[in-house]
Amino acid sequence: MGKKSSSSALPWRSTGGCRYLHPSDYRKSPKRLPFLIFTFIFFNYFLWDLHALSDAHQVEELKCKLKGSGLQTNIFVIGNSNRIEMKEGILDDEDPVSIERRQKVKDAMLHAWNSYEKYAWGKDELQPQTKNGVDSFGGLGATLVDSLDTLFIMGLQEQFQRAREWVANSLDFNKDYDASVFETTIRVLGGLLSAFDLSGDDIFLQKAKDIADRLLPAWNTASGIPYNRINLAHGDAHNPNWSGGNSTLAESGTEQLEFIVLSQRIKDPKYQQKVETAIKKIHKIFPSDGLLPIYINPHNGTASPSTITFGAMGDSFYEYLLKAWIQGNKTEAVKHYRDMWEMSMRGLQGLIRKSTPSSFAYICEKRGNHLADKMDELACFAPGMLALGSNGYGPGEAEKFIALAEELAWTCYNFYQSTPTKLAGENYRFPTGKDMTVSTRWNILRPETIESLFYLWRLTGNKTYREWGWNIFQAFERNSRVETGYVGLEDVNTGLKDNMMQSFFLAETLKYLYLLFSPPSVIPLDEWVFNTEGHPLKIVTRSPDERDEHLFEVIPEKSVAVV
Ligand code: DMJ
Repeated sequence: MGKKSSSSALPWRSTGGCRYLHPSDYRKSPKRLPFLIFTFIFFNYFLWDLHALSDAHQVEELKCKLKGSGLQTNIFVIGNSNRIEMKEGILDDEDPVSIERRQKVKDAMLHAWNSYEKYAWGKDELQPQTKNGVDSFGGLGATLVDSLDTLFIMGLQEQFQRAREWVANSLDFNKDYDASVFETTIRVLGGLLSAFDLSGDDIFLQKAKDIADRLLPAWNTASGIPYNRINLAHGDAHNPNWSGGNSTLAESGTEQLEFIVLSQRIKDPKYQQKVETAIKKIHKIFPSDGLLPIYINPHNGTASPSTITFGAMGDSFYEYLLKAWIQGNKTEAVKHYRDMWEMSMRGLQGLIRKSTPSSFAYICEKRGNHLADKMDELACFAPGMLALGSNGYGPGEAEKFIALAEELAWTCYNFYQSTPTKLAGENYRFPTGKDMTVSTRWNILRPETIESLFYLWRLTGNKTYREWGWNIFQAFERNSRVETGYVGLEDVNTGLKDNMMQSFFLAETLKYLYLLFSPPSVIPLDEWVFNTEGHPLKIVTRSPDERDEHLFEVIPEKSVAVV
């Protein structure tokens, strides 16, 4: 037997069925070519169909599993009374991976909530390591109230009912305590209003009115800019010493959504008037780049020299300019909010710099004329805000804003990925040649990056954002989950744990994660607007006469002094 030539050893040179794969065969008999094409298409269709069938099978299997475990995911329907009702079930077109991930997030919420119920019921926050509650907000049941809507959205009805009974029977605001106007508004007032909008249960509205009435005297200043602290029992308001008597920008401009909702729901304009007078005052000193320093003098309404930032003490002021416009259904009555926001976004673009060598985009802080290369994780709400606001621009401009949002989200995601625990520190520096280094190393379970991933997923449909969110969730599970709840880290490099389960972990972090793995029809963005603590509020169109035409004059072309 002679030795085979090396080429004849190749399968497509053999004389069996495989010879049909060799091009020379078709040169000899071209009639066979259509047959090959047909076979190829049929085979691919068959494979695709098999794949689809197995996906459908997995969904069915998962549905059965969820039914068996009693941990069904819920969907919403509008009931007869025009209120939202929870119905158990799974939407048909969902992919099994997202259903499973959503379930894992719901399990995490149950773990956090059960720990709170067991060790800190009715207290503001749980300290998981020492298994006790603490009243860090004056004893207003902050975690309980902050969790109401998350429980509702996740379909945790028994837990929601128990919390509702506590609100009805034990929530007492008559506290001789100097409360933060901002924190009490976004967590307690926002939480109650959202629970009302979702459930239609009047008890939440009654309690919302009670706390808003106690906060309202904080706006009785010469300028209409609110003091940041108020005694809930006596109504005495003041600013803390550390701010030199100033109010902070975020604390003065982040109550609009909640107070406007309250005015709309109980048909009393006085709450809305107070918070809009503060915006009117801020409008008067608004510089052409739309960027204000973090300290405002409540006596004369001027800006005090201080840092400009999208991080701590600045952040949600910019967020609420956009969201008040969305809340007002983007009508003429709220156009001034949008105009102010667009000016601020021009200012924001001037603060963007790129790291070396990897070109991560980041938002600088501004002190006087100097740009500082520091960015808080808190500023990671900005990608979500930019994406949300992009649709008010024309086509070319909108894409630019989405692109910037995506670049910033990539940076924020890398705040997490760049540490050994894969959890982000509190803030970052961007030294030349080193991209990013973590500066303040604690992580307190903050939500901002996940919030932005949620908006980007909803608004671009890019599934990558779901993957990033999942990776961050797993890092929380690895580092922050303890037997008695979830804790923050004192150091994201070593993984050393702290002893606090922040209420926003339940209000925001877990809610945005759950929504990231839910279909867009759960709390749709054209019907709801989220307050800065992650509480969805129903959008109700404002009538034109709700805007006082004289409140907003043309903005003067001037800048504000900063250090
Ligand atoms: C929350 O209370 C709110 O998101 C607020 O706007 C900023 N800080 C925390 C979460 O980090």
